[in-house]
Amino acid sequence: MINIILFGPPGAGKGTQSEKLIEKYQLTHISTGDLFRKHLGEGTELGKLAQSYMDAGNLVPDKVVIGMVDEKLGDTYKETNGYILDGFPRTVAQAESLDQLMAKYEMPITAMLALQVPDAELEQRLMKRGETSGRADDQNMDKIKHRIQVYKNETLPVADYYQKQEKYHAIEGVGSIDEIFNTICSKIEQVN
Ligand code: B4P
Repeated sequence: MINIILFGPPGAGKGTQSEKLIEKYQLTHISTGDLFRKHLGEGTELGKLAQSYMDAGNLVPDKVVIGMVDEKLGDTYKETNGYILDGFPRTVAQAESLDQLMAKYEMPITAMLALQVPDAELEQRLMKRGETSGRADDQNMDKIKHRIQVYKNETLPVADYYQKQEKYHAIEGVGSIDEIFNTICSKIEQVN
């Protein structure tokens, strides 16, 4: 079993690479952003709660995120080959909870793969996606810059957390989608 955390700032390509990895390794995808957007689309209470945070480019409170991930793990752990965790954990508190959950289900994290992309490139990608995504958090530069700042303040310490566990691996995140995918696959084969 392989359990990979795909890490990186907003627009680094986590969602893009996750799709390809799931297909290649037959893994279960847990994207907290996608899960929130699903709830939002269905108009659930959870979706309504998440919307104001997401639209403003802020993080949804830890307790809500962790509860949602626990539910998804509980529903899938019996029949999975492993997980791609995409956009989770985004705070140290989430990382600590994830370790506890993975211990509960007896399936430790294999590695964190961290996509490295400069801010200017992130800003460009997200503005471009905003032309078609309809996402409120993609459509203006101030909000995009705010999300990158939130990442630096609240999410970047999660990288140290996995560095201490010797599970952190940096991945060049600029280049063609296929080049980056090949780098990620080589790393997975090394650590697995
Ligand atoms: P997410 O849905 O996780 O979204 P993201 O960070 O914007 O995107 P990602 O990195 O997946 O980018 P993508 O591949 O699409 O989060 C959205 C919001 O949800 C957060 O702001 C927060 O409010 C909330 N949330 C989610 N998880 C949470 C948590 N754990 N705790 C609290 N709150 C949480 O790529 C972006 C664009 O770049 C695409 O258009 C793509 O086509 C393009 N691209 C990808 N790779 C490229 C490449 N190599 N070259 C050129 N372009 C590329």
